[in-house]
Amino acid sequence: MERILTIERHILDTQREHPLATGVLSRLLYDIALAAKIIARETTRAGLVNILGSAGQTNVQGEEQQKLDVFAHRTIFRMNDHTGRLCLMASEEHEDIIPIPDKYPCGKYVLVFDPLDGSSNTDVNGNVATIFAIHRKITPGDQGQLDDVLQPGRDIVAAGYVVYGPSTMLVYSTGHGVHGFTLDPSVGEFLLSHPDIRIPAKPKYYSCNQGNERYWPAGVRRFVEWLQAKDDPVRKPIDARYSGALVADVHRILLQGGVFFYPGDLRDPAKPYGKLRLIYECAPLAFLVAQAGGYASDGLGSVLDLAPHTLHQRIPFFIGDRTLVEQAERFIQEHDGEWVQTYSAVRHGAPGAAARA
Ligand code: AHM
Ligand code: MG
Repeated sequence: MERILTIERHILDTQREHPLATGVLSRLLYDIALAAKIIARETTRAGLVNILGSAGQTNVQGEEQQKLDVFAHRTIFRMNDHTGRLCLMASEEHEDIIPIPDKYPCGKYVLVFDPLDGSSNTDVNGNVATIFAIHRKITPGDQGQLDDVLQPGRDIVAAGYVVYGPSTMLVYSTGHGVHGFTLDPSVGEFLLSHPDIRIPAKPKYYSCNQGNERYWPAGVRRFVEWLQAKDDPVRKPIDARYSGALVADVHRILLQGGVFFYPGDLRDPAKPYGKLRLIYECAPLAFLVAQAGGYASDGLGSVLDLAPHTLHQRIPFFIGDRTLVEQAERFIQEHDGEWVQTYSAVRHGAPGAAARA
């Protein structure tokens, strides 16, 4: 029989391979796994809200029900605010950076997270997910500052996601490969189910919201035609899948190969950057996919090299199989001069470029 390995054991084993590690990062990762179990418990009850009370209402026990994304945000915050491991947090659910309360000690790491990505999927019992990344504190002093959050993905220390689906899965990397764990609800443990994930060499799916195709720059439209092998009867087209939850789609790409993209467009020339957020959505996934042998780009270059200029900055996002993502970059270079020029002007932080839409 295969060895059964819990996430706690896996984190500790990885730590042992690095004699200089102090264990702080290991304990931080374990706290995130614990928060994920609490969020998983709540997401599986989401279909019962009409019976047990919806957000803002009072349930049968007289407790106020919370929206799931607010619940997920608070769970992660409360699990990490007092441990002395973090100096700062930032979340999609919070406009500003989140300091550690004065009464608790500060630590040397920074946690950024999207507590419940794709939360509109809960209405249809679809997948939702938590995304996170950990950075080292780089500013002087005890308390963290905005600059600690505005670090490029290249400097991420650890990142991961938890996808709440038919099973709950946690996938993480500390820069030594990507490892996936499945929650066994009967014992409440994440067990190693997908060691050392590598993106399969043969791409199986492309994943995008094709309903927006008419708004896309010509190069992105050309890319989809190429994926569909429209002008090449010999090459086999790639199948399409889209769930409306970024992590579910990227998870499929990680396990089965292919490409996910949410491009920019010129519907509003002041916002050529698309929908997804750099710091807590794109960069952590770019870090993971790079560890699994893939590549992520904003259409012009590596997402991991982008130094964020605002907390909720959005970018165009292409992620997955390196060959496919580079093909998208080539089509964009070839066909989308106007878009490239407009996006390049805001890519590194023109004033007001990434205001929260
Ligand atoms: P959210 O952070 O508000 O949940 O939005 C992010 C989600 C992603 O999970 C998903 O890939 C995308 O939005 C779907 O957007 P669209 O409905 O435009 O296709
Ligand atoms: Mg999100």
